[in-house]
Amino acid sequence: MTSLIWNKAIEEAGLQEIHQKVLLGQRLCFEDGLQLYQTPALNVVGYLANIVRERKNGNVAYWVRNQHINYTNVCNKGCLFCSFYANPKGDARAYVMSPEVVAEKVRNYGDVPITEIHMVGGVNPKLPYEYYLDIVRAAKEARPDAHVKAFTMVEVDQIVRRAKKPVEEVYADLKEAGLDALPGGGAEVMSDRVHADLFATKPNSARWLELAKAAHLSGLKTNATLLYGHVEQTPEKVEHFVKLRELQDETKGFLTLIPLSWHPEKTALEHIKPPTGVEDLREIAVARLMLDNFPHIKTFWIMNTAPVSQTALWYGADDVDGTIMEYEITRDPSKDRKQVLTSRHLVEMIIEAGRFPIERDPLYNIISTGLETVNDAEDLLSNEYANRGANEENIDIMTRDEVVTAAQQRKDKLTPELIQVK
Ligand code: V47
Repeated sequence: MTSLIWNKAIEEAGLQEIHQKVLLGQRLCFEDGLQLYQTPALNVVGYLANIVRERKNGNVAYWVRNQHINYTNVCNKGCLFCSFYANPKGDARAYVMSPEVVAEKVRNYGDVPITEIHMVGGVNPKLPYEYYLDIVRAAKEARPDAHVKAFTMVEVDQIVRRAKKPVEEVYADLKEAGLDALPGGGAEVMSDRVHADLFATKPNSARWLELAKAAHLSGLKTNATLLYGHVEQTPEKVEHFVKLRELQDETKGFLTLIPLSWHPEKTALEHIKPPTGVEDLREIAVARLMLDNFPHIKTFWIMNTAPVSQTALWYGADDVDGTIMEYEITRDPSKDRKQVLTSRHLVEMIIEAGRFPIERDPLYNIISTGLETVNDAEDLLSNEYANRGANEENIDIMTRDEVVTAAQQRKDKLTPELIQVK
């Protein structure tokens, strides 16, 4: 039963109709989405999202022992929001991991009972079709008991191009090589305007959805993301959710939506102020309310920070992602590749937030509960391995002030509107 105090707050915010729909489990419409973004009553939005969150996932918050591998930073897409990529031609930061190096990276964490290897990279035009199959095989052979979750729909688009085969056959080959699921990246904001302004050479939303649908029909589960806090406008984000839930009605193939809080550092748009924690919480909450057919909403601690992620567990999120170990797409400049939370950190963070921690695998099968199996091994190993091995010559490169990323070099391509934004 809704307490008097919440009823009053809901009424003052003018959100009674949405509240009724939430209580009855009815789908919210496009205009509801706009209202949820526009109301100043963020706590009420969070309260409503929490109703859905607890209905779907009770008091549980999921976490995963995972390892991220970014197999190449070479990318020919030139997205203005990204600092990770290196130019295909003559960029000193460029690297590609061989299948042997991928296997070595996986074996480095052999002492941690990892259940998910999350492997993504840039769109590197030089890589042949076999390379993608080989790195999946290498990861799987090095760790047969872990799920390999790899390749965003943007990479899949490139892989299909290199394969010169129908997408269904490509998914079949990838599955045979050991692919278990696909992550949610590359969806950005499903708007033709933002696509044209920030990532024009990447697949558009129709293609992203087509490839996700083909994955689902091939029996592969995937995630989806929303990249927010740059030049997008509110109706574009609501439209994004509407498109995703329409496909989900059809395929039921999405597991999780991850709102990604944009980090401007060292991108071509670094003059734009990044989203605040308050905006991060709203994105989580609106996603939870609009995506009534998505089982899970994830707060990605690397982008949202651990404290905001704890609060997000009361604003719609039921998953904090994982141990990560190493991450390059956005970096903490003081730590370079190493970005890790130990299993103990994750579990304590969830308990401190008042939720019950459950370790899951990528398909949300339960691995352990509460404080079972937690320790700090992830940190020790990440200290040892994150910054050595594959690309010695590139280590620390992002921490040096003089390094200009490929994205920063693209500033000359910016239109006055993009420079003025916010
Ligand atoms: O596709 C790029 C985004 C994505 C920046 O599926 C940036 O479980 C913020 O998709 N600031 C990759 N974001 C990450 C991703 C992901 C992460 C965690 C879990 C899962 C999952 C997926 O990162 C890219 C792009 O949308 N990105 N640059 C940036 N500067």
